Amino acid sequence: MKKLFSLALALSLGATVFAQEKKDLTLNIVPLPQHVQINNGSFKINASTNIAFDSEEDKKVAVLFQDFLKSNYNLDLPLAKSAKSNSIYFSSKNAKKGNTEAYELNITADKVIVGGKAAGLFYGMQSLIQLLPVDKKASLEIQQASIQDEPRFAYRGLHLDVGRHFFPVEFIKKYIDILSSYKLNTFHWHLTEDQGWRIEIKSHPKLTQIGGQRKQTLLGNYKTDGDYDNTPYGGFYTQEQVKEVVAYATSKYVTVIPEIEMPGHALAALSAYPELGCGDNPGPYTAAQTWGVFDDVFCAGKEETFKLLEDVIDEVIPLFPSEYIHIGGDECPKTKWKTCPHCQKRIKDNNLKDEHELQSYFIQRMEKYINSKGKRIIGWDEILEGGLAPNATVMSWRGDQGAIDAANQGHDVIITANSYGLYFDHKQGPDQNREPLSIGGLSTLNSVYSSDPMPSKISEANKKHVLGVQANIWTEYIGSSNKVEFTLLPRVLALSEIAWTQPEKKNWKNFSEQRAARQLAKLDQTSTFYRVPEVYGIKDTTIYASEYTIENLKPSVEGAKIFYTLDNYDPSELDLEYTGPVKITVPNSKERIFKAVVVTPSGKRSNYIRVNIINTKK
Ligand code: TNX
Repeated sequence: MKKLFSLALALSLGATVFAQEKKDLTLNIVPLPQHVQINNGSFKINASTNIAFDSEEDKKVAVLFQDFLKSNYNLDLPLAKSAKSNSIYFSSKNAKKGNTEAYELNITADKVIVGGKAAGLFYGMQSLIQLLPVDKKASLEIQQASIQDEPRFAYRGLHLDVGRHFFPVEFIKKYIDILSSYKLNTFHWHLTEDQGWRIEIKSHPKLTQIGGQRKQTLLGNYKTDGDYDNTPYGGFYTQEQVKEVVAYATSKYVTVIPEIEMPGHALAALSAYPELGCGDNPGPYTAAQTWGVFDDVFCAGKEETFKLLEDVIDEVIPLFPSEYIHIGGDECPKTKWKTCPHCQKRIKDNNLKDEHELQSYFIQRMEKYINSKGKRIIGWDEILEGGLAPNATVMSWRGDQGAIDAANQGHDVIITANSYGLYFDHKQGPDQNREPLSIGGLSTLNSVYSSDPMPSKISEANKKHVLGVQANIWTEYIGSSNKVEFTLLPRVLALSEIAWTQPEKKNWKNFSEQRAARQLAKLDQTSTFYRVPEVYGIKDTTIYASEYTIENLKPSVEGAKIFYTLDNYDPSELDLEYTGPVKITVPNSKERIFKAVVVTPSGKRSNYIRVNIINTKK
């Protein structure tokens, strides 16, 4: 009897544990959906499950899901034109009118219905994918639930600078996969820089032939007397490759916004066409080999400058279906314009007050041209200087002021400033000694997550002008695809949540310890690099005590282990495993240094967190 009772107890305990685990599954979606209702029971995907769809557009998403199951779970399920029982059904039939990015996901015992149109349907599929188990060999059970979801912001962007370092087409596609899997919808492709022009322009082939190359690259941190690698560096995308990327992005419901920088960050272009620099005998110029802001910019006085840029725009526009063309506008020193007879004549002829108004003239003139081709411009917030171009959208990167000014003038804005943690080129932890080479600054997972990209100083009526949010990956110090991935992940998870989820729903503990930890466990099984967040539950601190207990530590990746040392060596999987409270006793006038790391199932290691415990008693 007693035995029977304990068996029943064990069974029911087992059942509750199982139920809780299942509940967590549904909560493990990143970005967190707006409405989740968890129901009892599960849907089991098995060999006789079919993947049904309505329209041809719906079929595209159904096929993406089919491919995902094939390549990730080794399960090849058939497609079906109508949903019977045991179906996963992608359907636009009952999609609500309104937000085309909205979706519904209903999981019952015999059917999964993903409801939405185009992008919405795709995002429903992404949520469904996230509900699949981490363990690839486990049975494919999905918690019964009902989800209604839609994004907070219409613009959810990620940028990549391919000028400082060049990344191959295959990697750009992977980048698009990653961003779209977290429901971001815009890829801002920063294609031209001082250090390299990366897009083929047939009417001006020297832009890539000469401007796509630099002689060598700075080694290590920025120094004016730095060392160089003495190795030529170059690369560019042909127009065919650009088309391939754009088509790929379109299939993932991602818009690609190209950026052609002007009037600054133009040294590579000037190296190819020196006659477009200031003065009567400009140049020669070479594509930059180091980082920073350079005085040599496009001459704003010469008609030839506008001719070349218009030719470039004429070739760029047909390649990109995007409503927007980004024309840069940032960091344009006025030094050369001040003494250039052509620029000064332009100022005089157009009754401009100064060189800032000349910059405004430049941008407005290019805007007019681009508008005449049916496209709109975006520029960095310097385009506010000397008067904003009439239809421009502003990317606010130097804090909030640009966003506030532009929105209050009735212009659309996109928030990208690092005051919101959005400069992903900044380091991910405060201690430079524990981080790889970077530009400096700080943008932690937590700083991204805890920001709300809606500047409070924008008036209620103008808040509608905040289209959304974007993180930037500038690549001065990022020379490999692996490092781009490390830079992106896991902060892109936090970006997706501030872009998608209503701010009152955010919860750092749930995000970091549960949902992100689950997604990172999935990532850990792939070849994608990511930065393992530090152990949760302790911070770098110094404690004065003769005895101290370290407890409640949590790994940042589901299924990972925590290891520690007490001897000030950097811990690894060779050291002591943390399995519960660690009581540390410190003799009088001694110190103990507790250092802990997370080690993931694939063997990736986090940075350590350190707690110094000092006993000051003599
Ligand atoms: C500023 S953000 C820049 C870039 C640099 C970046 C480094 C912006 C519009 N300009 O040229 O790469 O800082 O963080």
